[in-house]
Amino acid sequence: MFAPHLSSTTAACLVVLACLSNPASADEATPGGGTISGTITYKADSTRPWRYSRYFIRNSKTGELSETVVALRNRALRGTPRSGKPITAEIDQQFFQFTPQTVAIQAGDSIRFLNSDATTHNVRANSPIATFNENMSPEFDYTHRFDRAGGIATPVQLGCVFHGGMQAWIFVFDHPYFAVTTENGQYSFENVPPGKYRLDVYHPLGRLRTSKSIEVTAGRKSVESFTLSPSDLVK
Ligand SMILES: [Cu+2]
Repeated sequence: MFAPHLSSTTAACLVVLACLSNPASADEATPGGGTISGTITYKADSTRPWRYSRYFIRNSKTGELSETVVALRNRALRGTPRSGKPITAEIDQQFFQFTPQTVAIQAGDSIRFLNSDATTHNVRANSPIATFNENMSPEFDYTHRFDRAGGIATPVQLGCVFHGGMQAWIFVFDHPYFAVTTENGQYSFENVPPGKYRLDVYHPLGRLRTSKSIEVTAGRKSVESFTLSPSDLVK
């Protein structure tokens, strides 16, 4: 499973460690801030079918939803530095699809675009925060650094000029408190400064969106899970 953001990988490791009766490791991650984690699930409605279920939900009974962007919002977070070095995430073009289709990064991070198909693709973006248009012959790769943030409201929408059905979204944040849910629908933020925030949840391809207000307390772990349904479809 591709993990576009280092903290979600770290978070997954911490969850595993905690399950292996080593809670000290998880506690050490929250010296002054709080931890927020949760699971995003989708609850189907037979009268309003959602066509993306089969792509993003592995278990239709439990409904854990992958490739959902979860992020904190609060003006005070603006410009919060990253904990490590800038990363380069990857988006491949394979079987005439961008893979993954949803990536979240912090301003200053890069995306390396790849082409694993035997045909020529293209990566094109025309957004207030990034503009590029590169033809991608087989095995060609192209790296773009994203210096401007658009948050959850203004993602970079990616297309291929040769294949109109190819779509992907790149979310660029100006702070490190964001994640894209794993195949198990999970996300986690650590070392969150105490305060009040909006917690935004958005599945761009499926056009599902919700949010809630939360308060983060120092040293405390809170679980914020969401169940999305057709009622959350963006009109
Ligand atoms: Cu293409």
